[in-house]
Amino acid sequence: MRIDVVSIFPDYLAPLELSLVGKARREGILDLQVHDLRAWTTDRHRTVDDTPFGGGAGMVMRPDVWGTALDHLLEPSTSSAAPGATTLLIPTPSGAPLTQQDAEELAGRERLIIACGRYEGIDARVAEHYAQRPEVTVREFSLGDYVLNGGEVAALVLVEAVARLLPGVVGNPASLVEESHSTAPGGGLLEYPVYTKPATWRGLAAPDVLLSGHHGKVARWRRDQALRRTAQRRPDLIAGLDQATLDEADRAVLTESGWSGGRHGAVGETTGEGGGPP
Ligand code: JD8
Repeated sequence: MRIDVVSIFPDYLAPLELSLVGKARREGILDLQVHDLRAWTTDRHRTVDDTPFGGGAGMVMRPDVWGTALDHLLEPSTSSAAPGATTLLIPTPSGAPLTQQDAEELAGRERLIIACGRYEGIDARVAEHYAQRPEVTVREFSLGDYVLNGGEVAALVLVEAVARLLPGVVGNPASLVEESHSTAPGGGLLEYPVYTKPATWRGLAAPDVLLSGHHGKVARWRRDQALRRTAQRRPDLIAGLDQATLDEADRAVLTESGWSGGRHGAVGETTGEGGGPP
């Protein structure tokens, strides 16, 4: 996979030289290129912004500079990606929240370009223009409902969330299946709590079942913890679960957590006020 990140603060992406992503780059699994947007300015002040049409505070990033940069990166000479195999990702607080499903879909793409905005954002015509270009798909995404100063943090998150799904990046691919938010069958729950040595720490003991060596009981305990945690912390995920993935034991845990099979036997119905355990 090839990923290009464009920013006026390219050093912000330096952490992507570290850890698993850095290793994936050195091993050639991931071709990640970071670019300074100012490289495509034409004036002596290397201007990338101007005052907002319609007035208001702050500055807006110019479409023409972004156009020159993105046109260059989309030129066939710049990347071997097949036409149409490129996704242009634009982080913005007004975007759709990024999900694990998005990360899994993007991990199957040949090429990503991430346009990191600053100031009040990028002129809206950039996304509009490239959405009309057949060789690229445009996706505006957000990290979540809080405001950052720019798109670089979102680019760091996206690159890590996608790169770790590439074959050969994470040592044990099986671990990817069990993770929170995994879209794999049986997934969609938050992770169970994890423990390691010492067995007792500051008066707190690791759960006996985990030291029992009884794999069946360990698996059941972990499933119960994941169901209970999800019901308590992310009831929206329980509502989104495929019922067919729940067995009687699962239902019992959900009922005990305040979720009942209800009239319709539908997951997501609660017996308590306010939807979910006290
Ligand atoms: C891109 C400029 C700053 C945003 C005026 C503060 C994502 N979840 C998220 N929160 N914030 C962003 C984000 C913020 C950005 C840019 C993404 C480009 N800013 C602007 C509008 C209000 N300043 C984000 N993904």
